[in-house]
Amino acid sequence: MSTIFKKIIDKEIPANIVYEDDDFLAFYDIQPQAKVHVIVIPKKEIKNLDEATEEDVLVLGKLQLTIAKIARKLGISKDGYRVITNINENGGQTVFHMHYHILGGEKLPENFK
Ligand code: D5M
Repeated sequence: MSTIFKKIIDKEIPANIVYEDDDFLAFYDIQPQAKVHVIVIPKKEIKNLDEATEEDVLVLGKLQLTIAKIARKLGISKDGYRVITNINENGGQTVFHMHYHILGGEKLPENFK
């Protein structure tokens, strides 16, 4: 079944997109938990890190560099930011398409989702 993030990739539902290339898409989170809160996803449908395989090594590596690129574009790199991925129930994952939260734009609390 198609997730909400797949629908955003396919432009079936709108999102406030901050970055897009052939492999990745980034957009503002609709429930921001920091002054800057952006979701970064691979366009490839991977449920989460637990479901990623050796086949995904390149996409996972590029994803790290893309996150850093997006953070620089957002202007939050110098002051710093946090990157989070939630996995399955205990991790609090609610959308089952791999995604990384970029949180920044302010000093973040020590304890954070
Ligand atoms: O978090 C999933 C995150 O995805 C949560 O912070 C809300 C966000 N979300 C859900 N639907 C949308 C849409 N349509 N646009 C933007 N952001 C969205 P997790 O708990 O890591 O699964």
